[in-house]
Amino acid sequence: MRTTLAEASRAKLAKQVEDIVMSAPVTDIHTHLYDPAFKELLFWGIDDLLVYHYLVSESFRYSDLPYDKFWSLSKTRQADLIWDALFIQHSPISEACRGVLTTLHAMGLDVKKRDLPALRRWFGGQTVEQHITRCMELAGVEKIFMTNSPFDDLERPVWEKGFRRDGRFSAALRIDPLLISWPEAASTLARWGYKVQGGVPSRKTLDEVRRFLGDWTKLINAQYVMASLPAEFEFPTKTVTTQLIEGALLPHCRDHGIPFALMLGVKRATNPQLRLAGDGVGLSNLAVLQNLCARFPENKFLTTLLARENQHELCILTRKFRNLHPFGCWWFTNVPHLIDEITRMRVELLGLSFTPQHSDARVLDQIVYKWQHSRRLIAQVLVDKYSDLSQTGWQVSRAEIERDVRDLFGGAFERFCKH
Ligand code: RAT
Ligand code: ZN
Repeated sequence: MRTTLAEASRAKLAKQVEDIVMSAPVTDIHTHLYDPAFKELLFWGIDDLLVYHYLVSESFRYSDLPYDKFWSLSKTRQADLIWDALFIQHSPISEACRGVLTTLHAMGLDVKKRDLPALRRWFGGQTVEQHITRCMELAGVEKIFMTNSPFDDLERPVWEKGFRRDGRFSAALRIDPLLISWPEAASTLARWGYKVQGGVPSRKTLDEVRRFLGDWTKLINAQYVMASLPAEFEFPTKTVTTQLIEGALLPHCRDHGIPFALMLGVKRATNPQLRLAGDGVGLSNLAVLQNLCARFPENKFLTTLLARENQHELCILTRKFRNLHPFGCWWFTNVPHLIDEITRMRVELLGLSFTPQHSDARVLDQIVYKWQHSRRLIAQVLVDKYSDLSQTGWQVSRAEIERDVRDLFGGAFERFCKH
């Protein structure tokens, strides 16, 4: 069959775009990874890959084991069961399973042998320092944003003691308890020496919450403040949460010129027996974002939404508010057909003024597959869009493609944070 001129030039364009997208450095703006100074808080290796909560919930689809029994097992034993259920007894075609294999394959390991002990031996021979560098290189990730919670009893003392920062890891201040469980958070802050009182916050309490946010923003050099809020979250309301947001959080963000990131749409503990794997999804009321953006034009809002059905409305809202920046295909939307759909929709409605993906990695090695899979999908969207342009006679240069991809992979985010 003869290739037409149009087909040949599309193939050339496709190759160029794919090369650029597959190799462009990425800033991963939301993960659950840690600077190596946090030692065992940074998860990596085959067993941590296998006990990832996405895989835990999938493995229970095939298991009769009582939940308590599973949780009482060692990590290695849990990993054995998950490997057997999801990789040996069935083909590992779900996105989370495929991810494990993409990662192992990229590391040069032979997955077809199905040899878990051999995989364990290989990981046992790696050091964490080498492994961070290897994973970041394979993923093409140059900067990793952590999720840093002062309310985490394992993490807090490391910050308080102080350590030499690894320049590849940036901090994001995570404050869920402050907004969703105020009475407990208030007594915690009081214990730490902030003069706050539970109940309806007084001016003094709000100022002290601001002092707390200021201290931690400075201590960890936070680039944004973040919270995951339940699907039923509303703003504004006559609640303490609204008062805390209006009276402490947003003034704090304005003072420091940093965004507030809202992750909306989780239904915590849909099945509590699954622990971390037991959360679900619900539709969010995006009036929350509209109200925040309209009433606080001096604040910047980053957002990612869990429900597929909320994604179109978010794009439209983003067209209306330049202080709103959508990011990532979060958690249950981080699967190929939804990444493709959501990224296409965003590009068609927003051009390049958003951040298409973050990894949400909880295990270092996961950045390899999450970025490899997403890059392929993002490249495909761009090939289609640039090809559509070429139908009009508009041709994009290599430098222009590189510029666009830089924006998608961290440039637009950095600009949004700075301005
Ligand atoms: O994607 C996940 O791993 C979730 O468990 C959550 O961590 C979510 O990303 C969050 O940050 O709350
Ligand atoms: Zn997360």
